[in-house]
Amino acid sequence: MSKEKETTHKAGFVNIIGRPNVGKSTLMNVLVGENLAIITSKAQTTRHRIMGIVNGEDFQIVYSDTPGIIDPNYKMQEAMMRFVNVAFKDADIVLLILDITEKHSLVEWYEEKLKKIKVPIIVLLNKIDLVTSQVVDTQIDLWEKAKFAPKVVLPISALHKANMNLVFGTILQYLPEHPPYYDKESLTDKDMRFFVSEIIREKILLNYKQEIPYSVEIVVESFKEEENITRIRALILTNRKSHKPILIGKGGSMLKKVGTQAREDIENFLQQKVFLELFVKIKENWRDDDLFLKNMGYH
Ligand SMILES: Nc1nc2c(ncn2[C@@H]2O[C@H](COP(=O)(O)OP(=O)(O)OP(=O)(O)O)[C@@H](O)[C@H]2O)c(=O)[nH]1
Ligand SMILES: [Mg+2]
Repeated sequence: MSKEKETTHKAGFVNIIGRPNVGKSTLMNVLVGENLAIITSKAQTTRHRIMGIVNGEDFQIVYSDTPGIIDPNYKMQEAMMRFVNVAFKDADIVLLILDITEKHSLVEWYEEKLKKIKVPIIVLLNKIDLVTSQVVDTQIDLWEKAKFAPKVVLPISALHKANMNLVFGTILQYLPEHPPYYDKESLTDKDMRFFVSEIIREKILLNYKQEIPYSVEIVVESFKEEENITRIRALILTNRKSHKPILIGKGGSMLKKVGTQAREDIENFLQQKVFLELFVKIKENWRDDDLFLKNMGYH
């Protein structure tokens, strides 16, 4: 009797970590093939851990995009760092992403941060479109020698989708044998309300200056799917009284702009017509309010 060849399935958690603004969310969106995470040129764009799942016949990769690693100043940032620490702990593979244009060497800093990590670490030197090949070679040499012994150091450009096949191939190589963790149809762990609030927050990051976007949290109050339209009502909460008139703008002009831009993106995301209502409210000290943070998903 001939023995049938057993088919194996690979699955695991691939966690993307790195300093703010290095391109973690850009990379995750490219790897997943969907715009799950919002991207801006501002640091601390990502506040939550967002999973993006890629399914193949014999594999399931569960990516996690995480907030940039910082030293926290208030409770919300502490919660953001807890997402990062959990991402260290439950990873099967760590993708450490660096901005190759960064002048200051972070090798020692990461050697300290990553010294307890036992799983394979893949170093990705991102934004190679901005430097010469000489810089790329020097940086590869430098990171290959890091004490945490990366399995491989790959130069990439997430923005220009350069070397993405190499990243994918390396991940598959180190992905453990395991049955799928999630339904093979699923794409993410987050719901529509989350993506709607993130799209609104992205427009706020893009349209307002300085600390305004950082004072803001979005609450989707209602989300009603009707036959031909989805009706959404969302609150923009700010922790400062003085920010409210700025957020609204003269005669409501700024809010209208944000609302229009957000609605267009939400319509694309949901593939449906959307009616979006936005309101600005003051909620002092929300960034240090435990109960509020918990309700908003910062555990
Ligand atoms: N030139 C260039 N820019 C890039 C590349 N990848 C990302 N960026 C830009 O870098 C900025 C930050 O990208 P994000 O993906 O939001 O970075 P992040 O690491 O998720 O940032 P946080 O969520 O704030 O920690 C954006 O303006 C991106 O367009 C790249 O390969 N080349
Ligand atoms: Mg991000």
